[in-house]
Amino acid sequence: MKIFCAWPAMLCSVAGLLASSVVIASPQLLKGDPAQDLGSRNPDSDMPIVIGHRGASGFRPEHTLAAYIVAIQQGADFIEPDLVVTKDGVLIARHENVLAVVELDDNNNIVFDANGAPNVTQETTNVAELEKFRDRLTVKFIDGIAEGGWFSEDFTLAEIKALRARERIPNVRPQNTEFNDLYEVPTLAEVIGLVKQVEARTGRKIGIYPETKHPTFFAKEGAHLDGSPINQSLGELLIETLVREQFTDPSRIFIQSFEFENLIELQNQIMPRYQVDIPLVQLYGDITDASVQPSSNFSRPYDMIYNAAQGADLNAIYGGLANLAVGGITPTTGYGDLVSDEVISYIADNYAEGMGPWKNSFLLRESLPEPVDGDGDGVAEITTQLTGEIEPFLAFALAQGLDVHPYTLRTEEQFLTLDADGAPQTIIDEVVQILGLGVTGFFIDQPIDGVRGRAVFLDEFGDEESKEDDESNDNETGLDAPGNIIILPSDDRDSE
Ligand SMILES: [Ca+2]
Ligand SMILES: [Ca+2]
Ligand SMILES: [Ca+2]
Repeated sequence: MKIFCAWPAMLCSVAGLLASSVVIASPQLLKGDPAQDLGSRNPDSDMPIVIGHRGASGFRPEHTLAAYIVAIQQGADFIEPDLVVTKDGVLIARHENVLAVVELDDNNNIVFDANGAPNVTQETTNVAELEKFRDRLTVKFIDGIAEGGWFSEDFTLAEIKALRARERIPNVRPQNTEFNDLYEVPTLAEVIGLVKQVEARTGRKIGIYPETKHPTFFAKEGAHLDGSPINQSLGELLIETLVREQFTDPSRIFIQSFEFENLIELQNQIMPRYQVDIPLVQLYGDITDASVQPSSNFSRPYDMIYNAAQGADLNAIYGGLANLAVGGITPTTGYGDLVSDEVISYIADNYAEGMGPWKNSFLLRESLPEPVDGDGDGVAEITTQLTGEIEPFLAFALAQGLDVHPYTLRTEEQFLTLDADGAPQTIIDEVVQILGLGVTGFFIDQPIDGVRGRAVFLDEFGDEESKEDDESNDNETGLDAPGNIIILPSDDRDSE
């Protein structure tokens, strides 16, 4: 049996090991002379960046090397690993520390069926099916919200490596379930290894855009299954890993977080200790206080509400921010209390180089009385219309010189909207619109549509230099052949 693999050795072994039953065959991108510089993003370019959100998560189960490879092939400038930690202190790429979620009753107890099985409501791995890990099933409070399931901090890396990734939203992306149980959960070091291999082979300098997930939970509040504190600093582990893997070029990394304290700590304490200075991006959730505990934390930065509730020294933690937040920092401080000019100036002046806002928080929209069928397939899935109003914090952040990278653009109709005139937007329309507001990049689940939309925008509005940058990008990414990474089930190998 001959396995043909045009990728560098590491990627072939990645495909083989991670997927044990897959091989990544003959990607167009990496054909030709390895020494040939196929072009790379010019870090000085004004061209807005396309960030592959959790990889190309519209095409492969999110946060797998396969998802990141497809994103790179589709022309993403950056790939985005969300980071959580294992029991033995290794950063791995998962959207959440919960590896599979189970149903809870009103008293936060796990619901079991007559056969003693829990009801899995969402999963990004197959952990729920593995008998040997049944003893890890538990209920925890993650940022104040009860969650039942299996959690990364209760698994060693070796145990994590026994799991296989699954599509998180199979009802939206049924085609991705074809790739269920093929890929391992990658470590951050493996993600860095991937972009290094791509650079060695093609010259493309792909960037990495890691997010620290639940840093307060991991550092201060969270416990392992046995009750012992987790006590891990995601910021420290992240910088330590980047330095150890010799991936510290500030033009190729943005570090993002929904929490404030860990970014300030990175700027003032952790990065100076390692003598690096990597750009930081302050994420913002909903600014209307619509999503709060006990159901969600999307409207409030958890570190602030935790520290305020604990009676911590807020001035010591947040410096001038402590007094600039509307009403001061309290157990109910929301992102909406942190969008004034004064707060944004403070962030720009003191620690962050960028802001990552939720697109709905500045491109205002309202619900439609009836869903609309935007693509004419007979299924009406558009449920909102833009009002035409833009929240002023966006322009202010840009005027402060911050990079602004909104999230998350998605191609499927249910994530699209009507424009202010009532016409259905395509994903290309949305990219063109958002770039027209001046943002300097965006997160997207389908990077290929991000690259296409950017090309349409630059064609219409770009200067000559950015058009040239964009054209050199076209050549390197195989835009005409988005599907040219072929992942074959092992049974098909013999016929290859
Ligand atoms: Ca993320
Ligand atoms: Ca900084
Ligand atoms: Ca439709």
